[in-house]
Amino acid sequence: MIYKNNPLFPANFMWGASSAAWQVEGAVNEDGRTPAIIDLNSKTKKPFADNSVASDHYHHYLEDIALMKEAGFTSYRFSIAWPRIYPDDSFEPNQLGIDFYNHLIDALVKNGIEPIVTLYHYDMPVWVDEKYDGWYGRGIIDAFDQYARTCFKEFGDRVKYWLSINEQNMQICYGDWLGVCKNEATWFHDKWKVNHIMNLCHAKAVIACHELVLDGKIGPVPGYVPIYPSSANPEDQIAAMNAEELTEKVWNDFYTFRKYNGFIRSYWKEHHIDPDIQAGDMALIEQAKIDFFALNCYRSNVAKECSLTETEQKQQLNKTGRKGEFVYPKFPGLYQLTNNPYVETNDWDWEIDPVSLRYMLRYVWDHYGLPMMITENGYGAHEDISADGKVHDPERIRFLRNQIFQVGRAIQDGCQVIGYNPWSYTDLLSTGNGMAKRYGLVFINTTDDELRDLKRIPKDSYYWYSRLIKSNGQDWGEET
Ligand code: BGP
Repeated sequence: MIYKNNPLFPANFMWGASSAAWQVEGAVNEDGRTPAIIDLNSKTKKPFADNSVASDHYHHYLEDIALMKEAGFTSYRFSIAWPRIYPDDSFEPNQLGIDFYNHLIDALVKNGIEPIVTLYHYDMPVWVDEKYDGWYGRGIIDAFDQYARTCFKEFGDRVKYWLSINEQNMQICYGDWLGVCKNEATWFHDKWKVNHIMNLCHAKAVIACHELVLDGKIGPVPGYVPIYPSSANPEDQIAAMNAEELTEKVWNDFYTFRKYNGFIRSYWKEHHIDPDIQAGDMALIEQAKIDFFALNCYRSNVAKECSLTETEQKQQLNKTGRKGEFVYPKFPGLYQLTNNPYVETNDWDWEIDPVSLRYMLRYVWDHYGLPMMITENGYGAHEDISADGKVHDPERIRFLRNQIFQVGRAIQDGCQVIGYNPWSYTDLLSTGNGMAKRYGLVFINTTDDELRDLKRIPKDSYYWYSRLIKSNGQDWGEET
């Protein structure tokens, strides 16, 4: 279908898709890899599968890249598993781990696909956790710096787009869910110390990338959930601003301006929080000038005023995929979140809001003026193979069509967007719902209960997306 005013995408726009090592690779004990904290975390998410096999991309990467090529991908965003590169505290890099990523990167480059690489997508080696107390101890800063430098030296001749830490803001906001928080009782205070240490690791990676990678570019990957006020009540607008600060703006201001903004400094003072900023920290951070924003965006939220007389309520994610289980949080004096009557939701109560992408891109461009790429955006669903042997996913096609169209609108609005890499390329493990919540353009034949043959079956959305990207965003297909 040709829409009225079809948006135009720039000539070198990077069309691809996304993944993360722990969710896609499997082979957790192979070629010298040692356990990561997320391996242990994934075992706590029963009855869903853990990450020991996942999509077995480790053994199928050539086949996976061949399908990318066939679809017309010009980029692929994936992450490196730290414990494959540094499996123990001998600080000797593991050549077999390096070889795996060299082969992967070589195959991408050979097929004209730009690698976009995340350094950290939740797979901290267990040895780092044990030796340095994970993100709680400052020992991780040098260990991360060494790991990042090794990646830049080994892969930087072919990888020019680097991403530092995936969804640092979400790791802090949902510390328990993502395995970062070690003590729920003290997390309110601890999280800002942990966050500061993550900021130092991010800064080290940015500095090292610019030092070691010729023409290398690096950016952060915030998880972005645009927040609208629930009404024109000015107090609801302030509530939306508070929510924005405490879930994303504090981080995005920090990455761009390389200092903590006034809102968070005042919040820390009011709540007697000491983030443990030590001498020299801010001078280091000052040098870490990012080149772009990589943005993950799936949904939007609505905020309204929350008076001081309300009782605090923790957000409870829907962890089952049965609609209606999501519990909106309340933070008395700051904000509460509520439902949005204008948008639909998926089985996990995530808002389906294509306009949120245009809103986010406009917002980030207006505030920070840096190039942006979408590194995650997608539709999670329960799916299986149909009787005809194919996988039909019309809802995902509808989702992608509407969302990508809004990316185009944002480009028309004047935003500089350089790529779109939805989540996910193949089916892979969901953070908390194993294979039960599938996002892929390509189906992986396995389930949480039964390890099947892991066959790759391109879904209807794969073919739809392929036509769109081969036409550089002009062939939108027939609307169903
Ligand atoms: C993002 C993460 C991804 C991915 C995605 C979907 O926050 O960066 O790793 O998992 O969310 O989330 P979920 O798997 O919980 O549906």
